[in-house]
Amino acid sequence: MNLFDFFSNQHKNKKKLLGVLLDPDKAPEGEQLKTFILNCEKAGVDIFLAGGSLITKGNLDLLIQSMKQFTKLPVLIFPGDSSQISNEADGILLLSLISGRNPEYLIGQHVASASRLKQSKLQILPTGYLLIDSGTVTTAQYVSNTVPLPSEKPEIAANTALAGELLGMKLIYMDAGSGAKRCITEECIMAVRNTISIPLIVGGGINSIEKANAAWNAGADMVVVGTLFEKQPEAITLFSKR
Ligand code: 1GP
Repeated sequence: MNLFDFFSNQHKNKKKLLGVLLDPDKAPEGEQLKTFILNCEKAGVDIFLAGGSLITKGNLDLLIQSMKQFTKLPVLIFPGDSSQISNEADGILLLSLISGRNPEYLIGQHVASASRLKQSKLQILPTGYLLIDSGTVTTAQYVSNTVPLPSEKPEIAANTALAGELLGMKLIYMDAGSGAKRCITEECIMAVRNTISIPLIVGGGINSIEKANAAWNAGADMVVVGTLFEKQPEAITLFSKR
């Protein structure tokens, strides 16, 4: 499957996509991973993501290898840095942290990984990544050493996303950060949606179907959920009807 075409077509058809993020440090293993993945398929999950801002003990390669035993759905790497590249995945969100002003996450990590990416068979999806303030310091904010965009200033988010689109990025990912106490406001999502024409991914702190619906209705093409399912894997069933 061409992942870029997939996102573009689903965007044109206004489909509500659901992505499930597995963090190598926290993902279930063995039979529990199998059960969770099968339940995700039953609930109509579209894509799996794997990665994290900081991996301390997990192994990305092994996680994706295991996931691939149980599903034919695409697995996209959601990398925290240039070490998170695995040929086991189908593609990678090549994130440039355009909400921040840390050159390391705007271009530095990309230079470090460019030849490995070129040699890999991964589909590369250049993605403008916006961290939005969620009230507390998230791991992504701390590790990237960047200031998140103020959530009450949607026009800054909209202009940042537009700059990403004009620079040639194929997707925009708005993230409140993993486990965020406050997810991104509908107003902020709408401002970005009304400004860009490329597909929009929204994540961070989405821990209920109501919050996911709010993000979809505000204009997210894909909602990403991670922490909720790490804590309550059975909650995936609540997402079947959307
Ligand atoms: C984090 O958007 C993802 O980067 C998912 O966030 O873990 O809060 O669901 P949660």
